[in-house]
Amino acid sequence: MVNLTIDGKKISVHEKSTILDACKKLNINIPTLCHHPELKVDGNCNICCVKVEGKDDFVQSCSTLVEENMIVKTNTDEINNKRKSILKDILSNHPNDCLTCEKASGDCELQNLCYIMDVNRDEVPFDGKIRMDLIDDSGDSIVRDMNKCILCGRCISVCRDIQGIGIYEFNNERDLVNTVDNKPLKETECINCGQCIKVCPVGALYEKTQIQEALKALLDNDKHVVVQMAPAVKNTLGEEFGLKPGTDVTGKVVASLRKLGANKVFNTDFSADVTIMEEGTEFINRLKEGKNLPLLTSCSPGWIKFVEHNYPQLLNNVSSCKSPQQMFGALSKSYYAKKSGIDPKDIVSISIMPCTAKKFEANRPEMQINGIKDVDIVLTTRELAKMIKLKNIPFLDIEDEDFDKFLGKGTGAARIFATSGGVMEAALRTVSYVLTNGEMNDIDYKVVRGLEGIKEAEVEINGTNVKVAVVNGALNAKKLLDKVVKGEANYHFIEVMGCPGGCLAGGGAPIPDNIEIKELRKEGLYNSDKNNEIRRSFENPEVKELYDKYLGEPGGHLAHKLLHTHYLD
Ligand code: HC1
Ligand code: SF4
Repeated sequence: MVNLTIDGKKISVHEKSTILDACKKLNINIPTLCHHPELKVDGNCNICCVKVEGKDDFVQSCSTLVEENMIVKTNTDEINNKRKSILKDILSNHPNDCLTCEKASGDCELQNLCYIMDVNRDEVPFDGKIRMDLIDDSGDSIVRDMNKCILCGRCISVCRDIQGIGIYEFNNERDLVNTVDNKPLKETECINCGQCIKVCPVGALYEKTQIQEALKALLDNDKHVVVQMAPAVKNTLGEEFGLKPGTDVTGKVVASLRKLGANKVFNTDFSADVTIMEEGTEFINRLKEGKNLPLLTSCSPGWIKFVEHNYPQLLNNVSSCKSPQQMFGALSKSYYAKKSGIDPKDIVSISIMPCTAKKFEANRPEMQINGIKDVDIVLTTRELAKMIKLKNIPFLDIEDEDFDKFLGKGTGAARIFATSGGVMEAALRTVSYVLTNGEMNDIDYKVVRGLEGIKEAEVEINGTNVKVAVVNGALNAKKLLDKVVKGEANYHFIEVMGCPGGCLAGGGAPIPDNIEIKELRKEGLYNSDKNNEIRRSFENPEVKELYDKYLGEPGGHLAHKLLHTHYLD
């Protein structure tokens, strides 16, 4: 342990602590901008500067390790003036459009610091012009507005160090963040995961919004609008209204969507159960034939783009199942359209997702049938919260309502799709039952639960040791797949999710999320699973009806036409 004094208070901390860590322990507030608890310390902004006795220059509290008998000052006029001058420098290059900025008021870390440090706009007018060439909206999911960038470097770090992709870099002068080779985002290997949006302290990165498109469709009497809601949305949207992470707000979201004008409110959990029927069948067939193993899951569109770019040799291993989002879309315009006598061309299929990559997925050329897109509009959890606020819907007081029939029921197995390990557990609940003709009745597969980046387990089914792995985050996927490709790891089935932690921490989820928030969301999802009277996909009565009355067998001809794909890239 190391002993030091900060602002006259003595403290002992671990020798690997930074001055900033020690200040936190003493509840001393130090302003930060580039610092983020889950990212590598880069020390780009200097706003956390402090003074150390015996040193003439300011030191960065985020990157300086504590030393024995160090005496630190954090709150003198000299320090506060230095911080203010750094903030003024940033502000003098920052556009003046806080009123209409995509970053919600209260969420912008720059705005909050200006308020706390009493920096006024009239002291530092912005007389530059917005440069349109610094706005990149070429992609389907992410918009970059480098006019707003404050050069903190968090996007560089999360993309490179957490996701292992490395789309961004500083230019030589370090006065601009570029994409590698200066390409528009759409032409890079960006997987649309949106993790960079979540760490951006200002409004320089945001999802490509479709709110206006959705509101227009919801008001159009000639259109029949069906909305699906992803598993993660149900246990996270409440955070946008001040509720504890993990709180199940399904009934309130359903009621809010009806108030917004949805003709039918349906459930992605329903199509997640269908996914288990299809992917489970595919797995059983591959296991029997010993072909194209390991089977790799296909629900996460960021992961699909990642495997296309980096492991094309594994594309035959990827499940041919569309994701639950896309299966739902296809069924809404076939099964539901037929059942309700509505022309599929008049249906607008909207999905609410915790994921920015789902916007990209819905626009993929593979995701349409006879020229009709499966899903027309994808809104993130944050966009839906904004719409609810925009339309003055009293979310916290609204009476719970239930989903509409036919595509509305979901099991507990479907709900846990939203947390890392959930797709695998849902699949094992059904596959083990089917392979043993009902003898294996296990519901809880705790070995695949948890937020660790890579998990492995063996499950004995009918005398076969089924080897499974679960990975979340693109960098972890890379680590595992490198072993698979080299023949160093032998699995039968691998679940991969593109975002660290799975969909509960998707790029469209409420901000912030950190490890404590992720844990609470995870607990909420498992509680919702436990509280569901049906916890295995094959027992979902609406899924049974779908197969009995429309699709026939899982993996059959019609199921293949509607619910499966192959990737063209
Ligand atoms: Fe997901 Fe999925 S779990 S990918 O995270 O398989 O986005 O929630 O909707 O499609 O069901 C996301 C979540 C989601 C799909 C399902
Ligand atoms: Fe990197 Fe994901 Fe951001 Fe794309 S969306 S730049 S892959 S962090």
